[in-house]
Amino acid sequence: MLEPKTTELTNDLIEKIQQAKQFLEQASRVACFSGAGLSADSGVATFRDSETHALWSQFDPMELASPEGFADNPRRVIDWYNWRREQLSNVEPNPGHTALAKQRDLVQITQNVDDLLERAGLDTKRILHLHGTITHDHCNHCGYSEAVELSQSPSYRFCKKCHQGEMRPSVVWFGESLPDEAWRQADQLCRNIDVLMVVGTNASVYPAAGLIEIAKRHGASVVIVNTQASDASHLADIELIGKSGVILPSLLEGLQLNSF
Ligand code: BV8
Repeated sequence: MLEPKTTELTNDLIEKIQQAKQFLEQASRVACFSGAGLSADSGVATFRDSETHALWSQFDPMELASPEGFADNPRRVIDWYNWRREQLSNVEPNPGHTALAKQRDLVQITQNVDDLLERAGLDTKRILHLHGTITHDHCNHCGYSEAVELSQSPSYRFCKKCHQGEMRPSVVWFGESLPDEAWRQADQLCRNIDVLMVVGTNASVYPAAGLIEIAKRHGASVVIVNTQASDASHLADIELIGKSGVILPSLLEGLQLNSF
């Protein structure tokens, strides 16, 4: 596991973390909204990051993360997701996931399709995967769903149940709507919280990113954790610039946060 160096906790950052801690201590209802940056410290590639080999800088999202791309070349899409699954099978949750997983009553609204929060021990009932999950495939005809072995995921195949549809990753592609129940719960929650933690997201993909504006509009304070400015920076009451794997353990230590 890539252990981020805690030496990155400068005095200035420690002071801002203390300020953010006060927001959280005074809040009765908190939620966490996360993106690819939360898993970056585990070694999982982000999508748009300027510093690393972000996925969209190497691949075309419309070719690989859209229904049109799958229709055009399903084997290429399945091979790309299986490459990501193989990567995911070789990494572990980082201290950021572990710090969040200790918050048993904190709801995690995540854009991430990985299972690192689950592997960090968080109850699946507390996790809303707005963009689906890479751990499952489902049939694009009858909806039959099955978990895949991340280290040896199956190549392009037809559905073994209906024999008509193709099996595809259970993630939300561009142009596809988000899972109704996950979206409904996330939207409802963001209208009724005192603080929204926004961790490791560029906040550039909608409608998910719109949750930050919804929370703000309904009176929530916004605490951002990111290694750089993002499309949500203007909404931040406090912006903690640094790695979530370093900041979250310090920020959440001694706190028991609640979403209800
Ligand atoms: C919808 C698939 C309509 C899963 C993803 C044209 C055609 C169709 C739609 C659109 C269009 N134009 C605009 C749209 C809307 C579109 C959209 O928002 N596009 C954007 C790009 C402009 N949205 C959609 O298509 C959505 N559906 O609109 O449907 C509709 C409506 C009704 C009925 C039917 C249909 C669906 C969006 C979901 C797309 N799926 N991926 C997969 O393969 O993984 S997108 C992808 O972006 C991932 O899901 C990801 O979760 C999401 C958000 O990215 P981030 O998580 O923010 O990651 P990113 O790399 O961008 O940023 C990382 C951040 O972390 C950075 O800020 C970095 O600084 C920070 N960081 C890095 N390291 C660290 C760190 N922070 C802390 N610590 C660190 N160590």
